[in-house]
Amino acid sequence: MDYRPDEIVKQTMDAINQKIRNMTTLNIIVVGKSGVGKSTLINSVFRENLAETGIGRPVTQSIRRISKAGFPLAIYDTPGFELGKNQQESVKQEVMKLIKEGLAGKDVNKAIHCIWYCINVGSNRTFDSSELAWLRSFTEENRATRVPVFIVLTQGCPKRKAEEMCRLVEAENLDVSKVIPVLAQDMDFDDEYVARAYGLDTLIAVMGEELPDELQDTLQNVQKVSLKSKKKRAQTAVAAAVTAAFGEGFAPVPFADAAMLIPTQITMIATITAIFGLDVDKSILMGFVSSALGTSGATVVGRSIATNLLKLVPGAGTVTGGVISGATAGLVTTALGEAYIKLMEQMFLGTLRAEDLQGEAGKRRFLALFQKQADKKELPDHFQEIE
Ligand SMILES: Nc1nc2c(ncn2[C@@H]2O[C@H](COP(=O)(O)OP(=O)(O)OP(=O)(O)O)[C@@H](O)[C@H]2O)c(=O)[nH]1
Ligand SMILES: [Mg+2]
Repeated sequence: MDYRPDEIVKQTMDAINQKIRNMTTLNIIVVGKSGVGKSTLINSVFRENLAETGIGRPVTQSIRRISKAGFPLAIYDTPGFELGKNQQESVKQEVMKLIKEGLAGKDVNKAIHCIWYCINVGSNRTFDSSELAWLRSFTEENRATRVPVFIVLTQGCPKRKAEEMCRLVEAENLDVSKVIPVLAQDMDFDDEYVARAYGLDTLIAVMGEELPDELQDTLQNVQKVSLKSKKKRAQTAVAAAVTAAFGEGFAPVPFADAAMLIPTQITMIATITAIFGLDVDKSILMGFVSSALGTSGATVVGRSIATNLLKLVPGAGTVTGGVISGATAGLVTTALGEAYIKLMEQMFLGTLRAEDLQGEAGKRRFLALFQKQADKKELPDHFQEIE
């Protein structure tokens, strides 16, 4: 089981594509009157401008489904919700129908996973009685189906007004998961005052608490507003990979067979990439692999993989008996995972340019990522991590 770095890169690319292809689709129904800011919210939270991709496909009389090929998210929009009682009643019935069909179908990709009920803070003095009635009756009907409902208070500025509205809605004791005030986009009043966007990271965090495990990677993949949530999920993926593969009872691996650690590490890197939802190309992966393995081009055999990986983790590098214990394999894998998360973080923040990863400077940068994880030593200024 020897490898060439370009083969590892190819397998990693394949694993990334497969992971993304196999992601469960997250299905969200968005309810709210015209102009409250549903489209703005959707386009601000997710990586793809779904709400601009046209009118979508009608799935019922008053609901349309918006999605994009290769993107594991579907939004069910409810245009015309403001058109009065009859329309609102049919939206309610059609939402319940979709929920029930989803449950009956037993296909998680088709099930409805949550509802965003949007209320505009800006245009409301109080909580509209017809909306309150709708929510009461809907949550009553949803008691058996238990789809999480999030009340999103849109255009939540001034913040004080949003908080007041939040208390008003909470006081109604509706059977909903959470009331979340947000401002999806900065709001410009005049040159002197700009209200800054807020709350979208909270929306992702509370959704993360309610959604089942099989949707957690998807949620992080599609959202673009919370680096913290992505990192947290990616760290869970590292821990899971390490526990599954190198946990207790893992038989020590002879140095010569250290290549057998690589498939687990490839899967882990693919999962982290999917969680970040970034386009990672071959050159980035090649830089990562060759700095981890200290080689490029030549075939790497188990023994060189072992010695080079161990170098990444100074504390773990006591080479005794020609074997790597489960604990050491776990440490090395954790260091790889954490370094890769750091790389993804810098790409997400845009503080890493493609040319930063090339040549000698690139190699040093990659090594710094590992070393930083390995021993948290001081690094030269230009390697300082961005918090
Ligand atoms: N600055 C700012 N403007 C917002 C925000 N949310 C909505 N708006 C504005 O409010 C208007 C209506 O927002 P939309 O997102 O189109 O509302 P909608 O709910 O999709 O409306 P319909 O598609 O007609 O049902 C637009 O002019 C948006 O620019 C926000 O968070 N910040
Ligand atoms: Mg819209």
